[in-house]
Amino acid sequence: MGIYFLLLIVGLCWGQYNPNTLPKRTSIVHLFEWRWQDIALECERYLAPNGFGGVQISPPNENVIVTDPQQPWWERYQPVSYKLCTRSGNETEFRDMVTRCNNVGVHIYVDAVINHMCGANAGAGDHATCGSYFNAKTEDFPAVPYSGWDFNDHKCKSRSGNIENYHDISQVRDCRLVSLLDLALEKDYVRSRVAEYMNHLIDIGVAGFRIDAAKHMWPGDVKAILDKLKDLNTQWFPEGTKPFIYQEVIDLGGEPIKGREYFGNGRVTEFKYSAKLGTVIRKWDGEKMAYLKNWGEGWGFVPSDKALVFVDNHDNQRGHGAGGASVLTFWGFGFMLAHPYGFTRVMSSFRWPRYFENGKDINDWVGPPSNSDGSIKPVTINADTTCGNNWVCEHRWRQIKNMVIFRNVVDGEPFSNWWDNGSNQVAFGRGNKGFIIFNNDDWSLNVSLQTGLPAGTYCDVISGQKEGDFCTAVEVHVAADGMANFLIGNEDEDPFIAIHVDAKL
Ligand code: AAO
Repeated sequence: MGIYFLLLIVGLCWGQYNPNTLPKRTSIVHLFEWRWQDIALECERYLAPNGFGGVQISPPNENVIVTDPQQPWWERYQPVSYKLCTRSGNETEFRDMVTRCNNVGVHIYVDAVINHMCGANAGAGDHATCGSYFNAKTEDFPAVPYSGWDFNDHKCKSRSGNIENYHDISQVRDCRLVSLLDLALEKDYVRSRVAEYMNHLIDIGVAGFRIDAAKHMWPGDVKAILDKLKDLNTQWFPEGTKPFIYQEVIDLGGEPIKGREYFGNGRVTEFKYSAKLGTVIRKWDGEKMAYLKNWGEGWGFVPSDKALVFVDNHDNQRGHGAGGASVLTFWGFGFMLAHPYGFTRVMSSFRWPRYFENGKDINDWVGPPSNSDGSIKPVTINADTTCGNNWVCEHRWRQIKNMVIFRNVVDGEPFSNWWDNGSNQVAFGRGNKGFIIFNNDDWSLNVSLQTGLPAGTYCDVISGQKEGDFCTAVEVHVAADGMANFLIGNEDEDPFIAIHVDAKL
């Protein structure tokens, strides 16, 4: 009875922090700009068999079609209505994806753009992805419908109507983010339209939401919307399950708006995590890996159970948003996925022709691989399991895929057996289930350490992996007392080794 009551309370009050992934599925992957058809296939052929918990998808609602530049990826952050048709697919394809992914235990997380509609300069007409008419100048969006009364113009106090100063809290929340028409979320009418959109997605079967630009909304307004949301679809989720909520709040510490103001609503994106990890691994600002011993709250991050963490995201990998300079695109994955802090999201990208002028990539706008008619190219799969058509598919890289599995295997195990050399060679375990060791110094590593693991021969999941009874990689011998010897040259391709109990030979 006592326990049941406790579970009930936890279920009712804390549901929005729970990612709603299946047990032992501890990460999601952002399949940035993928088509719904391809995501459905990827759930079935790759994500489910490899233990991925879910997919963050690009915004599924109707957006403006930008032609100058030609269909940039960021046009999807300019809503015109809440109809479900975009370059990723229509509502039928969306429903098919959600159903098929849920059926193999991989859940869908929607990027919800609810702070604003399109840019003030988006013009008028029917150049939106479902063909709906709109007029940005008169703030008319009949397909919702929204009219001029539903925007914040009267509230915004900046001269241009745009956010000019991130140190002015009201400006950040009541003015236009890069000229995007700012919705009046204090109005019950607007809150209801947004909630209807999100409830439609919940009915279809999604498991949660990334709340785009949450920093630009008052936490109380976000809460009022979330209070209108239904529980998840009982076809796939237990009765009374709330949607998982993670809010995009960029709080690097230098501004008055803090991530913690949003804890009442759900988790927040911890941008300090990727910014700091990048700085440490690049050894900038006198940082070294030895300092990672108290990684997490000890570094001033939000509490672990309130954090959504990532090594890079769709903005900062191309110089948008924040945290750009020190962001890592590969090395940090190993550390992030091994460390218990936060709920982890892996980025999966497309290639674009980077072209730097005065230190800025002038091609930072380039959209997903597409055909001449503007349709997004399918994700093709090569014989060696990598992706074609310029899809990068980082989540299919052996090292990353194997670390996603590592995290599942060690789920719930404590951070243990930390070791460092006072410099950039560090190691730690996860109880008696897994152990990882890094060499980011300019000299080789050769050391015997307590791993906490049962005796046996383990196959490194970084330099290769266990395939049947064979190990295609370095083997690690753990003695009866848990000790093992590690050797990592500083010029090894991936200068780290990771072992876990499911990769025991
Ligand atoms: C496009 C054009 C614009 C045009 C607009 C309307 O690029 O020129 O005016 O259309 O026509 C994406 C793109 C935008 C694009 C937009 C709409 O990134 O370029 O605009 O779609 O198509 C802020 C927000 C954060 C936002 C981020 C990009 O707080 O919410 O900007 N991210 C999300 C999405 C993103 C999307 C939107 C929101 C909009 O992930 O893809 O935009 O839906 C400071 C602030 C941050 C602020 C950054 C960037 O960061 O703290 O809150 O992020 O500035 O302005 C150091 C500081 C750090 C600082 C950073 C950068 O690191 O420590 O605090 O420098 O200065």
